[in-house]
Amino acid sequence: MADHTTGTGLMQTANGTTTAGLAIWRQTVSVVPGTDYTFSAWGASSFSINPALLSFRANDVEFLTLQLPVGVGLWTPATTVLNAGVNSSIEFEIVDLTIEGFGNDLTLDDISLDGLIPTVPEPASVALLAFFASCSFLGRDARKSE
Ligand SMILES: [Ca+2]
Repeated sequence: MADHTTGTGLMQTANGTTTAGLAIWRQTVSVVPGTDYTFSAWGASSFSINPALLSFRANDVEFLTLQLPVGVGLWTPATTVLNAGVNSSIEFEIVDLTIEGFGNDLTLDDISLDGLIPTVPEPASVALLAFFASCSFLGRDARKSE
């Protein structure tokens, strides 16, 4: 099975657990409080029996689920916008809700968190344009990826 990024790169394959609540992947990232971020990840089944149901969690709160398909190697996206709220860091976790020892094999790739660039319809001055150019740079700089 080829990875999602380039077809020849790295990915993470996991043998789903029979113990509920264990994280397949976990990472804590710094965020700016009150800022919107786009979280995205790709998942695929590595075996056709008992495909994984993935739970994406931020500071222990589920914000997204992804049911992987039965077909092997079919990369499936999971993406949503979430706000940092009062947090200056967020611990992200991916947990497999399919509690099965037979099958339940999955692969993850391209997990990312991107800061959103603020947009307004008609910038009124050069100063405003410069402000948004700066935000664009910060948005790229804030990218976290695996
Ligand atoms: Ca990859």
